[in-house]
Amino acid sequence: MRLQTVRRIHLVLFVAAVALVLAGCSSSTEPTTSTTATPSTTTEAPATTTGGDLVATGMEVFDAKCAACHTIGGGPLVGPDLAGVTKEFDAEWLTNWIADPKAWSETDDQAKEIYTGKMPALGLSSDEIAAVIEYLKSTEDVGGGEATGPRELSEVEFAAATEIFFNRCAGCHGTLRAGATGPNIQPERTLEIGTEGIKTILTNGLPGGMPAWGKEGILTPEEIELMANFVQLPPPTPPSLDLDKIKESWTLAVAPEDRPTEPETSRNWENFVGVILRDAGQVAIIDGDTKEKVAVLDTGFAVHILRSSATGRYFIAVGRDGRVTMIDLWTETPQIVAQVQGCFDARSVESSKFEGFEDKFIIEGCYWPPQYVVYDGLTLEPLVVHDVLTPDINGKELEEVRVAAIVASHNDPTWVMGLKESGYVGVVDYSQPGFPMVKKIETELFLHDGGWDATGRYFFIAANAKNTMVVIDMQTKELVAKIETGKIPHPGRGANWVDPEFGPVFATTHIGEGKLTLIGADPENHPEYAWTVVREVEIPGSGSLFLKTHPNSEWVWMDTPLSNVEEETRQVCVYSKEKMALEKCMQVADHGRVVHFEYNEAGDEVWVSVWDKDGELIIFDDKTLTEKDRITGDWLITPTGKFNVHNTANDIY
Ligand code: DHE
Repeated sequence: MRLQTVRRIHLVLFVAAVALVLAGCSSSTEPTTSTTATPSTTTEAPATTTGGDLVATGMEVFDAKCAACHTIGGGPLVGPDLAGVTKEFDAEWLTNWIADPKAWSETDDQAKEIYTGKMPALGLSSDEIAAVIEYLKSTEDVGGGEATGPRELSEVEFAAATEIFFNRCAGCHGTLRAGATGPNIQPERTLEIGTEGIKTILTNGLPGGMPAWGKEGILTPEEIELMANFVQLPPPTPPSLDLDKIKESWTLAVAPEDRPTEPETSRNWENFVGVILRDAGQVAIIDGDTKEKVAVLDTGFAVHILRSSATGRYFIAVGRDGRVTMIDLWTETPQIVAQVQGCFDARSVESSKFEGFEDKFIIEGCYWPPQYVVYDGLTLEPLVVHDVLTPDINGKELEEVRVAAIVASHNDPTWVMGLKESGYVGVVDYSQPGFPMVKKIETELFLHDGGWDATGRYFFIAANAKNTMVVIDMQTKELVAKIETGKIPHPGRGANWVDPEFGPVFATTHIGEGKLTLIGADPENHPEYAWTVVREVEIPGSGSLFLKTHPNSEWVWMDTPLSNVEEETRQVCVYSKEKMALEKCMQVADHGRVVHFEYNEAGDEVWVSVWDKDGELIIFDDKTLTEKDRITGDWLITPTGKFNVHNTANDIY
């Protein structure tokens, strides 16, 4: 069940299934009473049939053509929130409006009143327009009507709802619900939507990312009722976590002096692959040479990522519960040597990598509380906590600032981090006493994931809800560029290679559309292409999570687990660097979703996860693009991210 928990943002498009349910509310073909006079020159509202297919089509069209500017119940974007719009305007009026708002505003008084010049004619066919209207009708319960306020919740109910919110909602809407990847859902907004409207949204999802918690069977009707009430009440004040409390959580299982001074294992530990077993709360260590399982270790709730210490000897795991776990790979069997909890909610961890500081320090970035914590690099002893709460780059006061991606520079003793809600990139100098944030660089709101360019000088990070990639020069510690790339860029740590025409590039895929985007990344030798989109490649499916390449490879691998077509969620796509085109996509699993790539140390094998409770790891020969091996076993529960020691320690991607 937890598998589905994490899909919340990424299940953008189990649209068809969601839409079929919505179809239940869309049985009327009769236009409702118009609030306007019908002019003589109109586009006729097509008298089409209704049903699941039409609503499903409408939802797809809405997602592709309308969702960039409109939500249904999620608040206004560029255009107004369309909740309840079919109660206000009849089908014929809407048909004319969608077909050509400008032309319609020249004919119809009400259209004239609301037309601002922003909405273009979308070029939809009359069937597509009919489908969109049918879909909008199916969401009539979402706002637009009379909203009923929340009922009182008992203490037990409130506590249960708080936990559900943390597990399912906070990642996108924020702990205090002010929004980031998902919209603001604080009471002033949710009270407008009302209990029934929220229940509809929670049950059926919305285009643009809100999963269908009810229809997917993740939340029961009782839980949906509870959450619909809970989100209309003020959010509880989340607790703080100071250095003393963090120290209380610290356990040192094996002190550094009791650890081996050289590798006890005869295995090639630098080619170990750490695999997140997300729902089991475990990390598996697999021998990359022999493909044998070497260890499965309990690391805690919903482990998110692994990073390697600079020498590669230690893996450091971070879970959504903020727990950091240090794993020693030199012992006969890898073992946990220390653990600590510096946050209640976290996604990022990194080690110190600059010469002279190898394996000295570790930093954890918190989603809640808004802080970063620095630990001793061998023991995880908590050393310092720093608050990151500030107003955003526009001066707006904030209550929540989440630390997103953190990477360690190889060129100086710094960590660089994305401060999500505030739009700053923070630079922490770990050579200075107290590990201060020495610089805050103004960039763009909603910073999320990112990585280095091939030289390690430039840091790329996605301002995902702004459809933008931000580039920082870590030599000058200045913002270099903001580049619009597409709908919700999601580079992971990104991919670097040399394009035959444009020179060195950094690439990202997108959550919101099937597109690989290449950005010129060589201001020295190819200044004319630097920091511009030099190539866009369509990839099948409506969204991707991860891409990966290796300097020894001629390919770039991409997953599409977010597609609305089930087969596509189980495919991998390969781009040819040499041909500068998509080589092929192949369906590689018959269950689960296929997600995230990692190369072996040599860069001639690619590993991909089948994200399912019956999980698998598929290993491809990177020369022939054929399957070489498949690791299965009942211990492989929901494998997600994979991290090769050598590649992770050296930032090879
Ligand atoms: Fe992640 C990286 C945040 C959902 C798997 N994820 C990251 C990073 C951040 C982040 C900030 C960068 C860390 C760094 O480099 O320091 N992820 C979030 C979320 O806020 C989000 C959207 C929702 C949530 O509530 O967590 C989210 N992430 C997911 C998933 O659902 C995934 C697919 C499975 C899971 O583990 O829950 C997932 N995220 C990953 C992976 C990476 C990652 C595998 C590292 C990629 C890499 O190659 O480095």
